[in-house]
Amino acid sequence: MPAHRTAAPGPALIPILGDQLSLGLSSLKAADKSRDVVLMAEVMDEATYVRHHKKKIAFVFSAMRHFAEELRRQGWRVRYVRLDDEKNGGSFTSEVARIAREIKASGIVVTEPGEWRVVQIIQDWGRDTGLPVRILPDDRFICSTPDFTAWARGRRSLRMEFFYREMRRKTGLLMDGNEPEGGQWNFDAENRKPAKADLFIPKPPRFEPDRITREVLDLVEARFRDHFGDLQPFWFAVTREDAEKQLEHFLDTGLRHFGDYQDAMLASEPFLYHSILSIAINAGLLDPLDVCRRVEDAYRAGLAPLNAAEGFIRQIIGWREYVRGIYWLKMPEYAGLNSLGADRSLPAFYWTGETDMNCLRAAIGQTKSDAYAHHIQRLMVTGNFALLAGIDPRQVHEWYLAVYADAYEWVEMPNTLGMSQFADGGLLASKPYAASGNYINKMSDYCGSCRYNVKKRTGADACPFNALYWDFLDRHADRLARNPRMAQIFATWRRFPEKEQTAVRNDARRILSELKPWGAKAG
Ligand code: FAD
Ligand code: DLZ
Ligand code: SF4
Repeated sequence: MPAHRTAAPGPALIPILGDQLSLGLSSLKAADKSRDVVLMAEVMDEATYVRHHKKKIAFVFSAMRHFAEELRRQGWRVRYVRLDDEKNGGSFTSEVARIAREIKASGIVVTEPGEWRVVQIIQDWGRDTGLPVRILPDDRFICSTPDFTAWARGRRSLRMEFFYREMRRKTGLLMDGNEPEGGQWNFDAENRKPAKADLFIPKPPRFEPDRITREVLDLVEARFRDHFGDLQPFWFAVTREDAEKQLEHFLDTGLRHFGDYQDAMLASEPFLYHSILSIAINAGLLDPLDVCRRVEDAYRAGLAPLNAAEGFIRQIIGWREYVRGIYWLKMPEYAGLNSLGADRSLPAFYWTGETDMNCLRAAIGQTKSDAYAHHIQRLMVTGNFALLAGIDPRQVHEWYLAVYADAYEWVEMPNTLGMSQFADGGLLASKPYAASGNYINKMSDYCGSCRYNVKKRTGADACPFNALYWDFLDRHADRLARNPRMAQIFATWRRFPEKEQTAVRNDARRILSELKPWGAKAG
């Protein structure tokens, strides 16, 4: 018998955050099922650091509760802290410290979080608990953050297109040997068709809330009543199994037209041929690379054309990976960028949907009911208006982060500040995504039933996007007229008669002065 018996080390605590719901998570791979303890906690700090849409909170809590059940079925020891648990201290740190004490943890092992804000919190856990903390890379992405930094190093231009080609080569997706399938990397030129409302447009599957979800809905109704958005009807997939069904449904019905109508908008069809998979992918319920492989298989089986499969795969291995890379490369400075010096308050109608502008009413209305709008609605309707009106990018960012069920800062912020608001001065987009009513009219059916006339530039019944568009260019001519991609549009502006330019400026001033800000941000 040994003279000194050494005590077995205590279990490691494995905190899993609300967007880390993946069985293959790096912290789980590093853990010992028979010894270590998983911690999941619903905390008020996370539910309120922006005033998230009610459906988003319900989704996160329900998906977390279902994931905890799944882990238990697989033999994990899970401590799950509900929002209304008496001892819940309301923050990640309070719960990590409390449960670590209770289980006499020997250390903490966590997968790196998706937000810079949370990294700062986790970095203090060692001091807060007196325990060693291991932060493991999040390997659910195709491009690690060090690899992105290496890609970016020394490049004059960080355009997504070149990054995307590397991701195609790395994954082998849609490759024909060393060449891109079909001889072209990008089929975007084929993906700009307007759509017509018809009976054959697929509807996303709706999942009936089970007992766990119904309990969460009651909780959210009671505790977050004054948050933006409609809680009911709640139809999101909250388990891996249901997210899989949603993917299958998309592969069977939406994918084949995804490319053609990717940029189209219809008042009666909020989802068109989009997949609505970002909510499940960003929470970890679906693996992005697996989703892309399934899309490639559908293409190779003749179930979808190349422009659809390529367009979809580019959004995931291109844009999704790229914006994450930019986020980690540029934070924390990125959050404060405001290259156009925009400082107007966000208009109240972003929270109420009450505006006569039909396109905005439709996009915000569906955001309120479903915590979802597709990319072109986010970019060319709500984003475009905020850009033209010179809204403070920080307020625009907080709105997008709050209202969409798929929103986490790493993906939302570069899309909003960079792609949509040009706040990064052109790091992400080579020119601002600014457009007049003409673009919206071409890509949607919103204008036909709008009280404004999309063909008119000025006057009380003229589409507000028109005067605002030209006024935006005029206001930022010093900065933007040098951009070769904008030379032609500035040449057009300069050809406007002086009287017309003055009318545009006056109308823009009137429209802007009529925008009413919202104080309390409740919906
Ligand atoms: P689909 O059109 O079916 O596209 C397929 C998938 O590609 C999506 O599920 C998503 O995972 C990915 N994807 C597509 N475009 C992008 C993109 N630009 N960046 C990253 N991934 C992309 N996406 C988010 O996931 N979370 C956000 O918070 C978010 N905020 C945005 C804010 C603004 C201002 C803009 C312009 C875009 C934002 N996007 C965001 C990107 C895009 O609008 C959504 O990913 C998309 O609308 C999700 O719907 P879907 O699943 O039906 O996508
Ligand atoms: C978005 C969200 C919400 C609303 N609530 C929680 C929560 O109570 N507990 C939790 O672990 N995660 C939540 N999340 C997701 C986190 O905000 C997200 O994991 C971090 O911001 C890191 O991306
Ligand atoms: Fe929007 Fe202008 Fe068209 Fe009305 S006319 S829907 S405001 S683009």
